[in-house]
Amino acid sequence: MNTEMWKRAIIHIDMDAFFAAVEIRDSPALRGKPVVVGGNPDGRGVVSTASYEARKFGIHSAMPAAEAKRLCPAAIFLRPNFSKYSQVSDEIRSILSKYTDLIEPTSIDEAYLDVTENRLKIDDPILLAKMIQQNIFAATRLTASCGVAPNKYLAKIASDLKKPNGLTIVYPNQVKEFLENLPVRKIPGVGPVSEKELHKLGIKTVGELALKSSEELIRLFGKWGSALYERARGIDRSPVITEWDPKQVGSEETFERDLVSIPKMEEKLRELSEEVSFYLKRDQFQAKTVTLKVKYSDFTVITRSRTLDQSFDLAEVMSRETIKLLREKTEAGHRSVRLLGVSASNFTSEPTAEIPKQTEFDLFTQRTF
Ligand code: TTP
Ligand code: MG
Repeated sequence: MNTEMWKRAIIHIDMDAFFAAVEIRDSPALRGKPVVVGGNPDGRGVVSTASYEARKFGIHSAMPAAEAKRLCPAAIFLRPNFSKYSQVSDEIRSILSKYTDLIEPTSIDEAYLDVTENRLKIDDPILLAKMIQQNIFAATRLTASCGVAPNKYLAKIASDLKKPNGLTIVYPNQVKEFLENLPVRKIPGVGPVSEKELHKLGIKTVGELALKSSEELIRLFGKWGSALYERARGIDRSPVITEWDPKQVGSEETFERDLVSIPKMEEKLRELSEEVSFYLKRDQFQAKTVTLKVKYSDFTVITRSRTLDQSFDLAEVMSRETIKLLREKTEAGHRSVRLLGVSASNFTSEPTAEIPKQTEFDLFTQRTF
């Protein structure tokens, strides 16, 4: 192995079917069965995640749980247990920290590691990735998929390619070949809308995107165009960021189908507030400002905030205030809504000393892309 070529080595790690995998681990009778973790399938719940067996039926995150039940009536539906997943996430974080100090957790089950310099002084990042996968499995009985690459962007794409329990390597001298036939949708940030626009221009693969000039992409996509130009070439200079200084704690959700009824939106705001409250309490934050974010179906986004006299961490406070903001300060009810978000900011208390500087995951969870 020519380790010389890894001037910079990044590992992206992403647990497989995380919430479902934890549930199956803890109830072995579920093994091999279609398992769906999420809200109530007989109500308006949404799917958080599904086991790979359930995904074969077309079930995926953010889908209404009722639809998942239609697709697979035999599926086993479980409510999520956030505190359990959070504990497992902590456990995984402590394993990762044996390898490097440079860890950037980006969600409850994902992190970037810069292993260019590492604690074990091993200069083969592929060996390190294998050790990490084995170590996580030995400790938690859960599988993780890894991507090894010269930067975060490529590592992120790679970790997703051979799920579950996969390891994908993008060697520094093979970036062009790796990207050549990759569908543009695999570029993080290219969602269904950008994908459609790119397809209209006859661009289906990253290789085809790389044929466009920077000027043309900027003309077509603005600022995002220059990012796309770099992504098409596998360029990403962003560092692995370990600093932990959350300015806000929030959760948002994009709906599969736009919401039109206010009661449905209120229900969502209660759910989102519950989640934000969970994170605030866990990390002992008290906030004074609550913010409602609304994206209408035409993609325009508005935010409406209220700063309270009393600091809070309770879900009831956030749901009460965001529901009031929704009714009084938005056009909800007249316009359909694609996304709702709740966040808490303006913290009055510092987190307690036990909170690590590098949190185990970003406190802002983005639910659907
Ligand atoms: P993901 O890593 O996106 O999904 P996953 O781990 O379930 O499956 P994969 O093998 O494809 O990585 O998200 C991690 C967890 O976050 C997931 O288990 C449940 C939760 N989640 C939601 O609650 N809602 C969502 O819309 C998504 C995408 C994830
Ligand atoms: Mg995952």
